[in-house]
Amino acid sequence: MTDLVYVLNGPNLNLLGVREPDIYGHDTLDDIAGALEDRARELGLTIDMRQSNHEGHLVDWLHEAQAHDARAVLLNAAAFTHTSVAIHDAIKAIRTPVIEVHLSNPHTREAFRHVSFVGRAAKGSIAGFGALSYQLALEAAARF
Ligand code: CA2
Repeated sequence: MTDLVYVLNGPNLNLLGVREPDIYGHDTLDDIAGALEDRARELGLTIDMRQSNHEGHLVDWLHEAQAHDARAVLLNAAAFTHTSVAIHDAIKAIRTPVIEVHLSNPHTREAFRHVSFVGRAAKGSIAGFGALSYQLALEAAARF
């Protein structure tokens, strides 16, 4: 196992900090990446942070995390969380532990967000703490 931690982000998260700050906060994805990199350095970890609006990219990157012997994947699959059997199957197909991450708490929101195909396959889930959710997930990954 390497010290590499993949941080994968799904659709529309490139808009973070620009729209709907009441739900998702004011931090951009770059802000989150910067803070994660700072903490990762202290923990002796390396972050590889990516975002895509395409489901297949997330599937490919999950496979890549395993091929690169990553320590963990922090995965905010965004809306694909609630729809994607392909991402569920990819998480099940790799040995790399996956931590589900959400800025908001989907369980307090619309009913269609209460189902998580990611959560059913992930090692654990952290949701509802805004940008801090990513930091908490990294702390967990550091202790594997
Ligand atoms: O709370 C989260 O992190 C979510 O994964 C965010 C997803 C949502 O579909 C999930 O239910 C929970 C939505 C991400 C969309 O991000 C935006 C950011 C700014 C403006 C509009 C959307």
